[in-house]
Amino acid sequence: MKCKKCGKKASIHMRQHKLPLCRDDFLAWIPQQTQRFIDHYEMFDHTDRILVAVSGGKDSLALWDVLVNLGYQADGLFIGLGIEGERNYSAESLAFCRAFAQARDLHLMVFDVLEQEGASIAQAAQLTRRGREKPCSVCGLTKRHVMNRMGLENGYTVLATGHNLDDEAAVLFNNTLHWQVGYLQRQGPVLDGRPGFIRKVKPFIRFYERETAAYALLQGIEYIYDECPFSEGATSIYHKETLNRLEADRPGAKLSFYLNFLRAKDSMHFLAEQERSDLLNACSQCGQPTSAPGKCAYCRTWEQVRIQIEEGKPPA
Ligand code: Q46
Ligand code: ZN
Repeated sequence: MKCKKCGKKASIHMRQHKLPLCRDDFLAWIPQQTQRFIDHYEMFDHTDRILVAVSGGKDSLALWDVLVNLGYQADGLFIGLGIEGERNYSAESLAFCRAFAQARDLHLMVFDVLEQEGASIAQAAQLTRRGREKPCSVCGLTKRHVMNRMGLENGYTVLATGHNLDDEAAVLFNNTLHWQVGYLQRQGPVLDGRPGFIRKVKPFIRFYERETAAYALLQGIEYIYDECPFSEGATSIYHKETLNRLEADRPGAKLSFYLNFLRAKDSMHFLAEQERSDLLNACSQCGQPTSAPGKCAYCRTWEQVRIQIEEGKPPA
């Protein structure tokens, strides 16, 4: 197959766009498209200070690479979750982020949960009611809290994450299966900032996972191949497989599923949910917004962890 731009041998074929491209044209296409999405969804401009949440994986590092190459002011934030597994997942992920930042002379902030809060994510999960089996609930709430706090406290105007279309379509599928109206309301390429919340954007939202992987590979970005050991058996992976089967028969199915949702969302209004989510208090401990009357879920969870440790229940 030949590159649609230059006629050379194609390296990748984006079937949903009927677009085969050679290496060089593909490496130019990704940043061009990213810029298009940034403009289309009015994500940010060159005056914004962007904090990119990096995990050491292909999507977030590729995103950081593209934003910097497009001339944006983008720093990185790595959250050390203290997840070990066979290959010491968190330490290895951090090493990839550090190497990436150093090679390009970029600023990387690190928030280590064990150092800051006295327990790793897995330990915290065991010490609280949240997820004795899987730490994903504590993990998710901690990541959201830390990203928001680090962004706001350090003067960033935008938080960017590397979610791709496969991630987003799987979340949409799950939200739709359960008709999670509140989540559907908030799902999208941009979540506007408001008092206590940083603006959140997902510039890679319209790229398939294989495209961000191809970009990282062809651009020579070194990243961690392993997934978090706790992601095994996750429903999101099951949903991704289901959507991939659909995509295999109908190229573009995933993209149109997502884009049609965005269009429908513009015309439907989940107003009641919107109003409810506007009723937020400031957490009595950390001051971040919360729908709970006293302390936010982050403060309550980590307080529980500290009490358990003080009572002499050392983390496993
Ligand atoms: S939530 Fe769960 Fe992920 Fe946290 S514990 Fe691992 S799999 S990293 S996206
Ligand atoms: Zn709090």
